[in-house]
Amino acid sequence: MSVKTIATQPFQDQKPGTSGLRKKVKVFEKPNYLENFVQAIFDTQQEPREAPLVVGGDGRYYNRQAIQIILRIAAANGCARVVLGQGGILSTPAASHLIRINQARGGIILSASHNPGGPDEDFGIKFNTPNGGPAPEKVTEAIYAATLNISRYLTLDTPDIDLDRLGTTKVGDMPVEIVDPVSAYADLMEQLFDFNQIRILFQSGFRMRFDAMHAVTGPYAREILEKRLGAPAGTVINGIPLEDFGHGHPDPNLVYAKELADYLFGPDAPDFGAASDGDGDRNMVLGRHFFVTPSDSLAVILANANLAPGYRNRVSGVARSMPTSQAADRVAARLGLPCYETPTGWKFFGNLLDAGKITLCGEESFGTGSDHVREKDGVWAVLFWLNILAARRQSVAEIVREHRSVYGRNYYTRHDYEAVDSAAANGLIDALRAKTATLPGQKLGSYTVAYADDFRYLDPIDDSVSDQQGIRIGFQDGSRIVYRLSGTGTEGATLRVYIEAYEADPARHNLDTQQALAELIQIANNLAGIRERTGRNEPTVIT
Ligand code: VG1
Ligand code: CO
Repeated sequence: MSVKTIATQPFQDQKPGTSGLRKKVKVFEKPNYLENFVQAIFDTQQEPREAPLVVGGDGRYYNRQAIQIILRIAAANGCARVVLGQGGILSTPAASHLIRINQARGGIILSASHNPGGPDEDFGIKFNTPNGGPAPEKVTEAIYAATLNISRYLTLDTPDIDLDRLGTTKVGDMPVEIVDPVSAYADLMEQLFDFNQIRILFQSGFRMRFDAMHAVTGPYAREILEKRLGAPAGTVINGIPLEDFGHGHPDPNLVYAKELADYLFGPDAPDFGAASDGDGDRNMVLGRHFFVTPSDSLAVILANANLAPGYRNRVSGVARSMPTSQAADRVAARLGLPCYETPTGWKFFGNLLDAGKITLCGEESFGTGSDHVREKDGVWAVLFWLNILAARRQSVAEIVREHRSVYGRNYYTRHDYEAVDSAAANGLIDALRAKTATLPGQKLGSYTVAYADDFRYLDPIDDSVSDQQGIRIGFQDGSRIVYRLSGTGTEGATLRVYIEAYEADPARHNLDTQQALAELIQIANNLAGIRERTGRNEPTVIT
């Protein structure tokens, strides 16, 4: 095996965001762009040396080309072995599981998640550490530093390998084991949930639709729902992963998964609907004529965890990202469990999960998960709901309404302003930050500010500090407004505004969310001067 050393120059823009490095495909196709980043991973992440590296992606455009490049660089850098999903496919949670069961040195996951795919759209790459989770900030910072100093990368002069044939092949001297992307993951799901009970539910005529949005979860959902659980063929729609996601935006929310939402709110609605995103880590769940917000979903799962065999009597605690609603906090308080608040991004749950401090965790952005892997997991969340539905034999709406009657309702919405001018967005956040000191005690409309700050996280396990994680404005009645800028976009800036209010009175639990929050929304817009600073009158997406 003769290793080639190729001279290269640093790129200045390879700092990973909320979840890996995401750029337009055209940027990744620039000579040496992907190569530099991958070499920086090998220059900084070498342990454990003899362990394999897991590689796979969501199947989007450029996935296959990128994998061939990564395999050659891995072999040239002395990587002992690669475990690769067949066809280059691995959902993000399945990759996390493979890293864990293979005691791997980590994994390289190729995805820009819910961002569109295709030659003019987005691509992404991220490194996961040996615990199976997205690299924590100290690791991504080391990789970024290496990209700024790089002067060479190592590769081989070998032909492309066949990514579709199961079994072991070689790149140079390095064995590449091509595995079925679904089976190990499906086996894990079977250990966690009561598949018999769910099978009986489907036999009773229960109807569901799963929209894979032409992204990676199609093969997983078909195997698990239609084969192992006996749901009728056709339960999974848009089930074949396409390089451009069928020109869609593989983001499971009410705007981008409109086809599914329309069906669930239509005259022939089934009992249950669900969708997942590009790389399979997000989930949206719907009942007949009923949408479950991700924040409520986490709270309901926590309250019903004892119904799932894999979680019975073993939930140690829960965590949610800071902007996620406080619905789960109320359940945790009643169950006597600790509840942690972390910055946005799954990497911040890793230490708490590894230390056994939490069993379940979630984000408002359609992310829910547990200690079974170290990523959020879309299909897992859908199966958790199916397990709850099979055990309780009530509708989704009944379950959520009952939950609210016990715990109260956290009205919650997120307003996204996509692709706004970066300077304007930064100016807006800077101005808010400057205001925080003077806000406490001020009356805004009928609300009085209790606290205002820029969220700072002190990791309770390794004492690392993450600053400037979002502007929080808390009111005396527990309502909140949060502002932050997205760290996953590839065009301009995306401003996210999160608004929440608590309502204890069941007589007031059936209001329209935007109406229930109307005054707070107005306050949020005025306080930040959104219209003046961004020129936008309306959010791009309301969730
Ligand atoms: C968004 C979400 C965040 C999530 C991240 C990655 O980040 O808000 O909660 O962890 O995407 O999810 P941001 O920085 O754009 O707000 V995924 O499915 O894109 O890996
Ligand atoms: Co995703």
